[in-house]
Amino acid sequence: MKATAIKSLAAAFALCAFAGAASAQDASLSVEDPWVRATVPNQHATGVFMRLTSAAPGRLVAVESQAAKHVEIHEMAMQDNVMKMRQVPGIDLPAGQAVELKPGGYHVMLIDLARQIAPGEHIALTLVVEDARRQQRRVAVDAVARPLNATAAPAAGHGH
Ligand SMILES: [Cu+2]
Repeated sequence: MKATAIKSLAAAFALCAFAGAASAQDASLSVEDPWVRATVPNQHATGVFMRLTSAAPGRLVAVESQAAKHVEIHEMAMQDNVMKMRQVPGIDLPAGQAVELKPGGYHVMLIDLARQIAPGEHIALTLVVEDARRQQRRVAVDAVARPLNATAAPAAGHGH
């Protein structure tokens, strides 16, 4: 289902947040279409997805958020014909190459949620990105909650 290519307000907000939080030299990470999957009552974890493009080689090493007690970087991968999720220490961001965090692949996992996340809500996150010299910088991201059954970012049709 890649038909709809809605220019996401969420992405626009995120870019604004980023522009506001970053100094001029930091304008090297583009965060597109950040979204979080909404939750049902008593659901304790959910995923956050986005597309990251770093102008220079970098690595996403951590993500922080007040929305959950623990925030981990995860990957989904086939293991013995079963889709399994595991924590990874980081995600490499090759220069100029878009890296997708999406359902079925890399994602940010919010664990022990502070409360339920309803569709349309905004969740503030901070990405911690390391450059080739292992200098860290922090990038603010605002992810909008999409309904539980959302499987792909509307912007996924982009580039196809
Ligand atoms: Cu996960």
